[in-house]
Amino acid sequence: MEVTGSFCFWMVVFLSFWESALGQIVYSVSEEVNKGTVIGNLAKDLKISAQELESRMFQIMPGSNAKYFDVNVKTGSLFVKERIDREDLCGAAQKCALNLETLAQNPHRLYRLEINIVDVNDNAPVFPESIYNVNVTESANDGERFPLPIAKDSDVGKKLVAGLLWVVELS
Ligand SMILES: [Ca+2]
Ligand SMILES: [Ca+2]
Repeated sequence: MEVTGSFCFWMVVFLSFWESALGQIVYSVSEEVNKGTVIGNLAKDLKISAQELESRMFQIMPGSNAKYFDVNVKTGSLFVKERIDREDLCGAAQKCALNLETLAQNPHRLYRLEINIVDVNDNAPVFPESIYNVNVTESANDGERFPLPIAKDSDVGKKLVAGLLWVVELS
């Protein structure tokens, strides 16, 4: 009996992890999309009918990321509820993913979602100063170059922009 009991215990643990792994759904959405933008359909992806979502009081669990998303339990649509600013949430990190927990009742079941926030190029490069004085001698040649300080861009993969001022024509 001891052996059987132990075996059952480990089977339960194994199955719960297995179910949890199956319950993890990964979505992607661009930052700065309009409120109401649909990310995916949870009814379809969790294989629960929309009617069941409603009757089982499906909801997003409260948490720091819950304010950005909501679910329409009549259709199963997961949609954006608040502006998502990737730079504000993740700074310079290459990957920006928000985790959500959702809950269905009767029977009680937790589903974990991961939502990857895709960067869009919504930030212009910014120089440390708005005005630079460059001294150019009258003997400077056409095409002579004067480097400016580096401009920074907070979008992913567009960190630095080199500045150059060059002489076009001197009279
Ligand atoms: Ca942004
Ligand atoms: Ca961006």
